[in-house]
Amino acid sequence: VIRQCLEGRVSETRLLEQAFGVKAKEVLDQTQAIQIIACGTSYHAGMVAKYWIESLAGIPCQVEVASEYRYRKTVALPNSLFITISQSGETADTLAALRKAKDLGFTASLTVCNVPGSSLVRESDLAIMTNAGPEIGVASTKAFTSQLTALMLLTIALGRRHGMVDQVEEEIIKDLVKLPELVEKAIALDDKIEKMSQAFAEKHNSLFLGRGAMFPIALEGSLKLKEISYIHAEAYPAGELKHGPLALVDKDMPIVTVAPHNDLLDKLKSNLEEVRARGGELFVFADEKSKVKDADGLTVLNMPSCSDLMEPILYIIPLQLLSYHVAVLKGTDVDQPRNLAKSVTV
Ligand code: F1P
Repeated sequence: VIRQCLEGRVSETRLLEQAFGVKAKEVLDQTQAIQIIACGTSYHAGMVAKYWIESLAGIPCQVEVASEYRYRKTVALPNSLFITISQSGETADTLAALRKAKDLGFTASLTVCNVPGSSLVRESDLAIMTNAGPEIGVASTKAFTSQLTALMLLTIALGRRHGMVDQVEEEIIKDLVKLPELVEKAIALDDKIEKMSQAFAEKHNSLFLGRGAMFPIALEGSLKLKEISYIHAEAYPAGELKHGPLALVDKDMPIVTVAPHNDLLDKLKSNLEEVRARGGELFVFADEKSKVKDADGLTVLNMPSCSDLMEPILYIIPLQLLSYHVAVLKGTDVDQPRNLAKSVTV
């Protein structure tokens, strides 16, 4: 879609509407509120989307895990769109949540899904297919980045109807087009990340920090480490450290931080100082403009610079690589982690 847009054939949001058909246009026109439901990695994609939808489209957006939503009494706001996100399209909790939502009076349902013909695609009014190809491993990786890209396109389609100016839309599309090149640069950090993984393989605990839309990325990074290397990993919005988790910090606790240059960086930097003062070993993914420097107990991994909105899509790549290298060092099965199934259908 982005390529066609670059070639100037058609604006990408119009393409999105064409792909959806008339029904989509009506639904997007009416949408005044959004409820996103998903599980695991897909839930983290939904958390990022909330930041985007609320800041760019000004539409209130709630996000909840399907395993909780499906069992509680809840209400739909008027003119609200129910969105599910799922790699497999068969996750039992997400499907149950969609079926429940049908009785609650949402205007329509939309799924962001990777598998054509799956239950979620068949039972939703609208679908955005992520077309990421089959995922071999249990832990979602490319599905996540594709979900985020699809959700960004959806945000643009919604934003247009809520006053987003053409210039913003054009800039986002330019940024999306640059992404593959930026991702290549992030992947080029592989050797450094492999070296960094040695600091994790012998440890039992780890912490991941981020702020704003990078908090869900910290969550997703910690989930990947748990899933494939079986190391206890917690993620916190860095401003919460002082409300409890700081007590955990010592030299045996490696701490990963995603610190691109954005509005929240100064606050994040002071959180990092709190950690360093307590002997925590920090690994900070940051770009040149972040101006974070190597120091005692602090290693910087230099990421390419990108616009604020693209940061979540770019910064998950090194965290996925980190989990991979830690798992390889520990000798765990990267593709088939113990106790997990690719598709949780019960
Ligand atoms: C959700 C999920 C995945 C996770 C694992 C178990 O699946 O939690 O995020 O990596 O595969 O299921 P889905 O609804 O996105 O298919």
